[in-house]
Amino acid sequence: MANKSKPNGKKNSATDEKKTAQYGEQTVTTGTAGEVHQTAGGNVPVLTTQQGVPISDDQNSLKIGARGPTALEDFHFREKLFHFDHERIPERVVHARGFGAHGYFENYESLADITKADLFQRPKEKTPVFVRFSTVAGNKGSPDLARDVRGFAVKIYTNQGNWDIVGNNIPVFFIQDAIKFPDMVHAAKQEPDRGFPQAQTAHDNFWDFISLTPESMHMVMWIMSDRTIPRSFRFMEGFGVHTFRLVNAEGKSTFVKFHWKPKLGLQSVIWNEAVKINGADPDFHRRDLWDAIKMGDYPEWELGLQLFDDAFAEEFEFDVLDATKIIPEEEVPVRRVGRLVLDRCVENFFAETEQVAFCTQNIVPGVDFSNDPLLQGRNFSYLDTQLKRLGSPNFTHIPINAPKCPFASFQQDGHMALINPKGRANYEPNSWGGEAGGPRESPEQGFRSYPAGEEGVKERVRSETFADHYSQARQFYKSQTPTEQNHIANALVFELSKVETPAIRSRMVSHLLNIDEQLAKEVAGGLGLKDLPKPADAARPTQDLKSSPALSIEINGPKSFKGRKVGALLTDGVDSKLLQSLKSALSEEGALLEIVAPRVGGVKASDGSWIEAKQKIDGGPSVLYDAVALLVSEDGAKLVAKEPAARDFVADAFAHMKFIGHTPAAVALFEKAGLTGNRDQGFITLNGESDCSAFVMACRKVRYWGRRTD
Ligand code: HDE
Repeated sequence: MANKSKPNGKKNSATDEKKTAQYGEQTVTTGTAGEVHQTAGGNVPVLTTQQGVPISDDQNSLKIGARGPTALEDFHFREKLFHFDHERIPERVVHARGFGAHGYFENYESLADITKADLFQRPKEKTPVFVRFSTVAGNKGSPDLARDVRGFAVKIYTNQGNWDIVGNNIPVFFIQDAIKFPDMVHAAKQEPDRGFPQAQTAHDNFWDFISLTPESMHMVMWIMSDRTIPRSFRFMEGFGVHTFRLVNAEGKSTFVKFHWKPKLGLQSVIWNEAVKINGADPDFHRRDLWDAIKMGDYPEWELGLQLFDDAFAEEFEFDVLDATKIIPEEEVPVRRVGRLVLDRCVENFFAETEQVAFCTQNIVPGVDFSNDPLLQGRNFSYLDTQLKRLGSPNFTHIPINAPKCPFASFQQDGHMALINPKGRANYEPNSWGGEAGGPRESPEQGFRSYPAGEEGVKERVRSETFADHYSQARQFYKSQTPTEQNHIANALVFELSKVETPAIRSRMVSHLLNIDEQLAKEVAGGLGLKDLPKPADAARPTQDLKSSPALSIEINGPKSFKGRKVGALLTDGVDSKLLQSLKSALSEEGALLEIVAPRVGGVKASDGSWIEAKQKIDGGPSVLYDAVALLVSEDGAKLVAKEPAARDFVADAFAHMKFIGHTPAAVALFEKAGLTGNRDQGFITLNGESDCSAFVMACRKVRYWGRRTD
């Protein structure tokens, strides 16, 4: 082939040969092969290397002739690829997939009688926070609607240091002793030989481990409930899980369990919906939080405390150090002491959400640990994991992790040390005195551990007070509404049907028999189990505890439709006045309307106006919305009924028990979707303003459970 390289010295950059091209509204400079060059100038800064050297051409590497080999001396190219190759840090072993936001905690009233923690001293005081929500088992790229526990980790930047409440959306855990955590996580994540399935517990290893771990049965009831498929982070509770201590200035200790109560009430999706959301929008939860905050609809939770003393801990029928147990709210009420508001999205996902390092051992004066063996193990584990993930003991120098109060220590050097001491003193005691001598301890302000009297023989043993594994599992199940109980049974049947080893399925049913016979029989029936196994041998017999309404999502659902979203399917010929009425009724409620149409460009209304859409039908299936409205014209309905995505839109909304507002013309679409004759009170005909208000009122219930056919 002929040498097509340019002779040496003629030109050293394609930008020297300037041509322009027009791409839509953009006029760009192009190089010799038509590649786009955008150049600095005006308020557009000059692109540089990390060393600050200006770059002339970022489209072409340095070559020996246009078609020749790349030169090793191309330091810009080398630096760019080197940095790119190292962009990833290890993902979290658990809770890899997460989403964070900034906000504040506002204290309602002084809690000085209970704790000396600085953030609780003054009414109305605001303290900055960063919250990261997460799933547990899935890898970083897994879908948001996996059936999984959600992490609810809160970093509070108090005046006396950072306090991390690293909790979950479920108040109990799988295991009682931290030594079992690696086993539990190994069993839950992808199987090691095949590397799948990820982000789901519906496989042999998980249920094998669980069925051999009776202490996990209470947690099993929670994870098989709709708690593990929340509709939004905004609509779920958070829990500190372990018992902690609050300590006041006189040194008096009160035991405490932490709760986060969502202002918008609890709401979950239905399993069939979750499966479809994962396909339609795997980022559903992060998008929801991002959109809500960007819109100024700031999500809010109240911090609740369950406070109790040693005497209660003694007489309570379960051990308060056992993380597989709750204290029912009906027994120790939750006192709401402040609110958490998320009002700012991250500016950079990596810098903030990925690099944030939560550690359970980050507590502040006025807060202390209990002897919960799970918590004790966690206090050891989290520092380790941050060192591995962030690569340096200086991870606390990263802005998201650094305290916002003054801090000073003699810790020095190490990888990426960003905050370095000045002067001579890097030890104490020293004789340099004053400022030159550096920081000193403070008996008054310093953290002091609560002087709990501890004694005992050194032994590797589980306390017998941890032995009742079924009573609270039964209490949870019995506290659910019939719909919720049905969802638990369905979830168990679904998950165990994915288990290939019959003995594991049967072993699980043997545990269920200790929880509730009816549930066990339903699951056995659903699995097609030939013989009902014997109940599993139990360390303690199951007790019948009082039911606790606080445990039900349905009972504690939203009181309004605020923060929810209606998907409105529009066609050409839509009545724009009706659309406006629906929009106003929703916005009065604090809810949103999103327009779905056959084409994203929009539709032409009956009055000739043009209405832009947010989604094309197949990109905006009804699973993404809390309710749907079909604002279709006669002709539009007939046309749209030919599209499978439109038929699914209504059929799914129906199957997921959503409220369906519709113009009379929508009947053509119902017919094609197979819903003729199915119309119930969940269908609301929209003719004018008052119908729109009635529709929004109905939507407050979120779902029309009366449609349940099972
Ligand atoms: Fe965690 N957990 N965990 N955990 N955990 C981690 O730390 C661990 C446990 C929780 O958004 C890891 O930074 C042990 C209970 C949340 O960044 C790791 C034990 C609860 C997050 C770790 C537990 C949690 C983590 C992995 C058993 C609810 C995500 C990455 C004793 C109360 C925080 C990391 C974030 C993360 C260890 C059990 C909640 C490996 C050893 C119980 C919300 O350190």
